[in-house]
Amino acid sequence: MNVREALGAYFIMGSNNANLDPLFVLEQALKGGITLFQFREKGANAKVGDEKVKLAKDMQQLCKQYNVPFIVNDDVNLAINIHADGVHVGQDDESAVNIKKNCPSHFIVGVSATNLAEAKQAVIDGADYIGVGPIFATNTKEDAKAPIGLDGITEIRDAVGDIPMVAIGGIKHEHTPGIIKAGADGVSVISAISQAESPLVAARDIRELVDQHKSV
Ligand code: 3NM
Repeated sequence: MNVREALGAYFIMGSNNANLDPLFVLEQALKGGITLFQFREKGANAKVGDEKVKLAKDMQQLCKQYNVPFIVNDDVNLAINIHADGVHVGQDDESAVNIKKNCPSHFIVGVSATNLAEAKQAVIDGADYIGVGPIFATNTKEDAKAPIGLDGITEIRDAVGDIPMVAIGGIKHEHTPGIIKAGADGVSVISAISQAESPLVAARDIRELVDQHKSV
């Protein structure tokens, strides 16, 4: 997988992020052109156990149909058991060093970073990509840190070299050009797609802006 390309229009969702059937929302987003999907089943009323595994597998199957890589948030065992394409971990989760040691070599490991020190450490730990944020204020993640803004992206990009990097947090489709110009390889969103009137149109808008601005 070309990680940098996959990060372009990166959709993240769990069952509690959508008002409609999450499988319907995911398929709409896939039709709209998302380039990567992360299954993030956490927070209020999140599914656990067999129900969580079933939803993960159903979503993974949909992603396969559209040839879009499927990544699991936090739950390394689930990611390995269902042969996901990778895992994304936060600062409080298992370290990328351990995951890299215990996972198949094709496994993509993404790490969240909210400041320069965390971003640099993620690179040292062998992350395949970093997710930096929050860029703007967000209500989707309860414990989100202070927004780092577009300047925060550039500061981190200047310090970490060319590791694939995606921006997250409070992002709407119209922010995409500024985020790419600031140094990110793509945008990752939850609510901008999952809560959109049309997830398909929302995904398509983001994908088009990524394609227009990424190569310039
Ligand atoms: N991680 P929305 S912000 C999952 O800062 C997540 O690391 C963040 O949701 C971080 O696109 C966030 O709806 C929530 O703002 C993103």
